Amino acid sequence: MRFKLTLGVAALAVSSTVFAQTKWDLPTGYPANNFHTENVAQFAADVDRATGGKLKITVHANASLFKAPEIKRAVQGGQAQMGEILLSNFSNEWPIFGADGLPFLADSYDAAMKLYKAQKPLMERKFAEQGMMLLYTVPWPPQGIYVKKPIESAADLKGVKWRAYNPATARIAELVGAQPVTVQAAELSQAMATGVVESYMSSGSTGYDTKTFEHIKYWYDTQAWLPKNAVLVNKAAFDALDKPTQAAILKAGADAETRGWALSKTKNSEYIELLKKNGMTILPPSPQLKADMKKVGETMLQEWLQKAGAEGQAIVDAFKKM
Ligand code: PCA
Repeated sequence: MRFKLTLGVAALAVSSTVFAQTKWDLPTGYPANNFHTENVAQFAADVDRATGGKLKITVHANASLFKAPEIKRAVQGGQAQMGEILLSNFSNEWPIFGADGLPFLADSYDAAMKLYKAQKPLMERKFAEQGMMLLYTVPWPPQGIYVKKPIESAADLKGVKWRAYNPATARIAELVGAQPVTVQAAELSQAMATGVVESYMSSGSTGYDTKTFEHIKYWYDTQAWLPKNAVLVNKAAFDALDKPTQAAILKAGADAETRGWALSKTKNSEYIELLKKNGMTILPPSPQLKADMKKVGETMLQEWLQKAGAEGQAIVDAFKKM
């Protein structure tokens, strides 16, 4: 009898361990070898190790599970327990998400970190209202202009087919007289190959990922802004985990943020070298082009402040004081 009981307890312990394994999905919009995705994969591996395999997070790269603009809603609705989004993709929903997409408001890593600190409390509140948690953010490297022919000023961009990845990059096209078409990163190579895209603004990272050098030969290093990716967690899914697993996610998330910001910075110069190696000409913007783009930035900041109201002003004020 006693023997039987012990066996029963042991069997129960084994089955409850097996039963306790949780599987989560984490869709992202960027390719597996992109530094953001590698960072997310490292995060998932850290959680796996810290929980002894209790929480398995599968990273679905390159918009394979959800298209990039659909990931936020998927996490909110619980179709995915976690997901990586580009915050400024959602500036039409709430202008504060777009603060880091404004040209020349925060145009260095230091400034980007300050802007993040100014945005963060508001964004945490917003995501909480939407049933999510902001786990961490990582910036893309500084944004420059990919273009087929050399340009001296913004006027040289008139009429060119311009790829936008968010509302702000579409607005830039309008302001310089280019023709915007919104194409997410996962479809960009294809769009260049078919001639739909002749020009766009983005990082050296995305230029390299999408083999832009096969279609476009110039990149003007304007260092205009550093848009952030954010990794989100569905709050109900998080709350359903035991405390040690929750702690493992928070710790691995904090580590991923520190690692990701450093990685973005180092990778920036690596990507620029790789672009050069592959035949891309990297140029500083002419003083005229710089002045033109700054003017675009000023217009966009005014438009953004109009939409973002007191919250937007508070962020800009806090950022400028840091
Ligand atoms: N790459 C992403 C967003 C910003 C960036 O550097 C893209 O081009 O879609």
